[in-house]
Amino acid sequence: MFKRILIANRGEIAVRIIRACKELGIETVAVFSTADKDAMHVKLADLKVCIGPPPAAKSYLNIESILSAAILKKCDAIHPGYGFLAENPEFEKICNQNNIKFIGPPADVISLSGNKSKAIEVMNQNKIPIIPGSNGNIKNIKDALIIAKKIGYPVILKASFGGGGKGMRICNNPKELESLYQISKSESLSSFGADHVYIEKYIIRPRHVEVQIVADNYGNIFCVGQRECSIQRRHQKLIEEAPPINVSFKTLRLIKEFAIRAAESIGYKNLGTIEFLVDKNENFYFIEINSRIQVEHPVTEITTGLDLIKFQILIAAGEKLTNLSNEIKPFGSAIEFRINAEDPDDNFKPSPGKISECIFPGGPGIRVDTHIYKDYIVPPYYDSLLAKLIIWGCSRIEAINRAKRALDEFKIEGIKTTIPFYKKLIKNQNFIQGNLHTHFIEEEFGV
Ligand code: MV4
Repeated sequence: MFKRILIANRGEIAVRIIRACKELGIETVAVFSTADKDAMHVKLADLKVCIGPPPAAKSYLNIESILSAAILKKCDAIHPGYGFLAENPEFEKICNQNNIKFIGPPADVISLSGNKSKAIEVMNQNKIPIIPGSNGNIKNIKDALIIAKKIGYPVILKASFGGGGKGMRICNNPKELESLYQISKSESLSSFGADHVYIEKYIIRPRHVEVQIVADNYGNIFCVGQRECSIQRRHQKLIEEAPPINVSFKTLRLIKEFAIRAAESIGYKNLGTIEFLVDKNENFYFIEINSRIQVEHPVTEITTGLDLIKFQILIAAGEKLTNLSNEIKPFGSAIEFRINAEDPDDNFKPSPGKISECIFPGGPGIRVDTHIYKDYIVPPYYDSLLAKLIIWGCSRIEAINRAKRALDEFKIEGIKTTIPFYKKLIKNQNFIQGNLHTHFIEEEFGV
């Protein structure tokens, strides 16, 4: 087992990882930028190292600085959390070269997951359902037009190395495809350093369902839960649930089986997520693999009782998964609300600054994953996630009623947050009934 882990991250996830390490009896090293000297993760860790100035490129993305800290403090592993270096295959390799275990999948798995068009090709070869489309990169506009004609409009262009909706364009006819093809390519190049794009049939109002995979280094691969993640705004998830609502048990079972097959086919190791789009007829399609721990992992944790961060650490340390099975059934219903430092009345504009009052909800079925405290100053340099409010209920309706109560108890003053938006959202009849799809926020709230 590891003796000392460096946490190459900040915010709530750094705190979450430190907690798992402490319970495993592992020492923790926090790294921090000068903007984060008063941050919670720095206060909670056993040791701390300043790794640079506020901009992430000079601190939390600075491989030399982070690796030097790990070597200086004699760490035997690094946990990257999510974002920053979590999906950088070069970072995994450099850690290995320095005899420091990267807590995550090997570089080849990270690379394949990051190359979405390649991952789709591989999945197609392994008979995982994919969306009709180019099944790989498109070579030129001529090919794009031929494929689009075959699959029918609307189609969607996507960046092979994309994320966050960048490079993504919906095309309703050949004329739009011709003009948006170039725009998609140049946006991909400037955002991701490669202009590779692929094409798919555009699925109208799909649900986003994802499967949590846990895989050890000995070929044992399990599904430990499924999540509904359709409630998003501009490609940022706002609310996630477990288990998915209004998708039949039969379809969920099939998705789970395909996800396990998908992970097996690429020799997946450690924790990962296989993402699917599900249409109104419950046809489902693989879209991508996430090779990191995800923000929304707690909804799976509280419906299964598992500690997914501990699994990441134990698997990286070479432990075998013996007491897991694919028959894990979620117990009850969980909903996570991402509480962001944003003003929902001003286009969700970031709202950094000093937190003058901070009261967390509590009581049965409530979990708050956060790094904030009274008088903490939210810096303007990083993502706006302040806290995750995770609610558990025996039923989804109990969870929703409990969420109402918890959102009312939750007080964050001094800055704007998304709490008022969620208070409105959970009164929405389509939300309550579980009529969810990826354009829900846009259609119901016009934001
Ligand atoms: C799609 C889609 C419809 N059809 N793919 C994939 C990544 C995620 N961030 C958004 N993704 C989508 N992929 C096909 N073939 C719909 C989405 C999608 C979306 C698309 C355009 C504008 C907003 C969207 C919000 C959620 C999902």
